[in-house]
Amino acid sequence: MAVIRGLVLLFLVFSLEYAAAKKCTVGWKRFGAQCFSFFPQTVNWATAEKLCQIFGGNLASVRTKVRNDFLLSLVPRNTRAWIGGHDGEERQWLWSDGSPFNYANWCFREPNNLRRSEHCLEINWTGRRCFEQHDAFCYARIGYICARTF
Ligand SMILES: [Ca+2]
Repeated sequence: MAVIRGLVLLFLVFSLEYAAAKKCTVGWKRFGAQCFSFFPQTVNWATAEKLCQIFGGNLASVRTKVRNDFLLSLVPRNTRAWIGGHDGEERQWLWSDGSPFNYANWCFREPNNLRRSEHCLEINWTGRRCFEQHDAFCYARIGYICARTF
């Protein structure tokens, strides 16, 4: 009987730990297998990526329209935010988390690579009343969205 009780207890402890591990910490919202958070402090793209890495993550990547809409929902109105897209090599867009760049939701006439110098991807760009994706100067100081696994 004691053995069974012990086993039940062990099972409960592991279940609770499993459930806890699947939850995002306060301030982060779950989507799929990851937790996401918008940070309002304004920094350049590289600083934003480094700050996300401190949390064990990266700037958010976009793989689907549903995820794009989810990310937009995290950002306050009329607020720009970095996500993980960048093209160090012209027109070769990559995600900083290493996932393939198969989906984009560019604003009309973007990416336009203004002055041949826009190499970082922001979401919720308001410049043309467009709330989608825009290539921007990497040194611009705006908020950012981090993503990390549980
Ligand atoms: Ca642009």
